[in-house]
Amino acid sequence: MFRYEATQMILGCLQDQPLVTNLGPTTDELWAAGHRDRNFYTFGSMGLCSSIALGMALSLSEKVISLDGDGSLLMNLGTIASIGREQPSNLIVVVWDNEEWAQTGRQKSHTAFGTNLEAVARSCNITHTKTVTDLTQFKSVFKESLTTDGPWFIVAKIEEGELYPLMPQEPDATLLRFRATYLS
Ligand SMILES: Cc1ncc(C[n+]2csc(CCOP(=O)(O)OP(=O)(O)O)c2C)c(N)n1
Ligand SMILES: [Mg+2]
Repeated sequence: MFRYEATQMILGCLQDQPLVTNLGPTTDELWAAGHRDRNFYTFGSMGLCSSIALGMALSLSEKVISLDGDGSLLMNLGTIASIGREQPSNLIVVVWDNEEWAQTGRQKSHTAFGTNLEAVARSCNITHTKTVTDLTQFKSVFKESLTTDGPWFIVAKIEEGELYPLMPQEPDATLLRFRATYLS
């Protein structure tokens, strides 16, 4: 499964729910697949994607989706424990697990050596978890996560595909655009 096709599938399932994306290709591919003002792109802040989504989920009633990366989440495993502690029923974490820090030179990450992020989530008291390896399976689980209470933690095993154009780095504009959608 490629991240881009899976990102397109996610966009096809959503209305205007907030979507927070990990730095690098996850953000670039969401931007290429379809910009929405409720896309909260992150730049440089490795490890904080699901922490930002957790904060949003705790202050909103709608579903909030985090598209994180294995390497980034490994750098901030505490965020999984915080999600398990707070139990936000409206949070869906998807981890794009390519078993590598792709964007910095394709170094193999811990998940290539046996670290099981789904098992980490379960041990942190997140009970709605799944590891998916193909698009059909992922679509079915993702749709279920949108319609049932969570928190959900979905590990999506992916392989790196072609490179998409880099999104312009615009953290301020992202914040202002996103915030404005809640002010009208
Ligand atoms: C604190 C910090 N350390 C290192 C980096 C450099 N860096 C940026 S992205 C990245 C790898 C991210 O890996 P992953 O989340 O698995 O995403 P992938 O590249 O595989 O899509 C690294 C090491 C950074 N931005 N911030
Ligand atoms: Mg990775």
